[in-house]
Amino acid sequence: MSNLYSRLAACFPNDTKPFAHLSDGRVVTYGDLEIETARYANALTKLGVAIGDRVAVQAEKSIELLILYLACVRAGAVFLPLNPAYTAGELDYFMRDAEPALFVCDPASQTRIETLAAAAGIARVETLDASGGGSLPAIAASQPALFETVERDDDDLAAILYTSGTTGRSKGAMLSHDNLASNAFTLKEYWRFTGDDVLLHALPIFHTHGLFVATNIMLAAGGSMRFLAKFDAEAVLRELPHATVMMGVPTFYIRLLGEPRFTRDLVGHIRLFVSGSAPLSADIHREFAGRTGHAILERYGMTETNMNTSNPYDGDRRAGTVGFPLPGVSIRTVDPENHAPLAQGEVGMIAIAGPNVFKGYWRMPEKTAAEFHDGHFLSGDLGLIDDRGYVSIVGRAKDLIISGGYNVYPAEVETALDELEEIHESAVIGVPHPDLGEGVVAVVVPRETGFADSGRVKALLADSLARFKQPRRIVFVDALPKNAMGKVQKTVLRADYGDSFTG
Ligand code: MCA
Ligand code: AMP
Repeated sequence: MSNLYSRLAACFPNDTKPFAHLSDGRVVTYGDLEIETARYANALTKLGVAIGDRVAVQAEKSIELLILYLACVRAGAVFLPLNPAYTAGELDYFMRDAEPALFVCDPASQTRIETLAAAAGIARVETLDASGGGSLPAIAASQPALFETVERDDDDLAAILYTSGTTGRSKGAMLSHDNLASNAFTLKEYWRFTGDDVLLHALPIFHTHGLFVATNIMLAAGGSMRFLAKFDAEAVLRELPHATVMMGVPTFYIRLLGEPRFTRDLVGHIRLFVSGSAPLSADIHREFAGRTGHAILERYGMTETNMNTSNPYDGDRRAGTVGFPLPGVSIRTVDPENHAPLAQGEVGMIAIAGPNVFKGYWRMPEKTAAEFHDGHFLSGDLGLIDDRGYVSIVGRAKDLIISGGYNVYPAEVETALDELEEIHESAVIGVPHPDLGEGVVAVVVPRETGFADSGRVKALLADSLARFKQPRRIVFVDALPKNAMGKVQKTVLRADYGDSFTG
């Protein structure tokens, strides 16, 4: 039994148990989930989606979108979720690279997507809106409520998630049925999830955190979710008393601490707060503990590897660390240049092996090979393992900014800026941001002296870059600081503009 869905469904509680409580009062039970995923899986088959075909989806968060994810898994298709913030230019690349058999989009963007899809040779486009309407749900509604889940091998693909890189275009991380299932069951045990748990789900569902960590664990535990469309402090404060667990990026917890109504009493029912996707500052960890009595449990993951490490459930959840390697996961630090393993306590690149580690980048065998050494995936994160075995992340060997839990690669923003007529050259850095952790700053040299219209630059970027990648601040300079080799000295820029959002 290797299909991820079959492995999760083997743990489902009785049909009447709620799987998700929605904001509009609707309740989706485990029985509904079996029936609806069957209908959607039948719909996919009817639409010509075959085993191994990609189903790309750019739609707003809804329970139907989760049902579609599980239906793809049941049908042996490969689920490929995309951030609704992506622009046409970004989508065009994903469509051509992934060659999905079906693209599911919001009805509001149907015309635009159909044009792009036709140019990319995609046979079918269907729609799904935020309230669960659209052409795909309409097809599913007329389908049989039974579907025999397709048998899959451990290494067969269940999903592809695109992740950017320091150079070149985005890469599709290929995740197998066993990558996802093994991680879900490990985390369920490690974090002591049971059928009594109720998870407050406010994360987006096009990334590992909200899609796999949050959802698959709940399914493996047979628990329930309070399912919110997005993080909205008001809604979270309202739902917290109904939940036992919350997962979030640090920005969620920073925003909650900004709410006077976020008190120890309000979270009296919660047994666990989990944070990940970006560094949680030790200060926030301590402030949170002081306010609520809860030590946030920080863990560390990547799109390519699912979850790698976690602070302990029992025992010391150490602020500023990401805890221990999960059971079955091997973590070592290696020399960033020659990849030789380093001694315990030495700072090096974190390298990871285990059943959680992905199958490689979609149609990029050379890039895949370059990121593995001695069976370990090279994360690009710099860290150390202390004498008690706790892993700390101390920096990044990759030029990456994490803003509110979303990754922004400076190289991609610099390319978009440099393509503008108005810009001669640019350098993009991440600097401390009180809400988002890091904020994007662009330092640019205009083509014409005196040009300093940041509003115009931002407007011009709107077509090529998703909003979260766009610089929050643009600084115009006469020249960029460079070393003798002609390389931009980003450390100088970080020193000069580091207080852009905190000064
Ligand atoms: C939204 N905006 C952002 C971000 N999110 N800008 C920069 N960084 C962001 N993260 C833009 C909006 O488009 C909007 O633009 C403006 O900022 C203000 O939006 P606001 O209302 O403040 O934002 P929001 O809708 O409240 O979203 C902030 C958020 C959200 C709640 C922090 O970004 C979020 O849910 N982040 C979670 C990301 C996540 O799940 N990452 C996991 C990746 P305008 O004003 O122009 O309209 S998985 C991963 O990293 C690994 C595997 C792991 O370990 O988990
Ligand atoms: P993604 O490509 O979205 O999967 O982002 C993965 C990256 O997020 C990792 O390589 C880390 O740099 C970062 N990350 C995830 N969790 C943490 C954490 N708890 N602390 C620091 N960085 C983290």
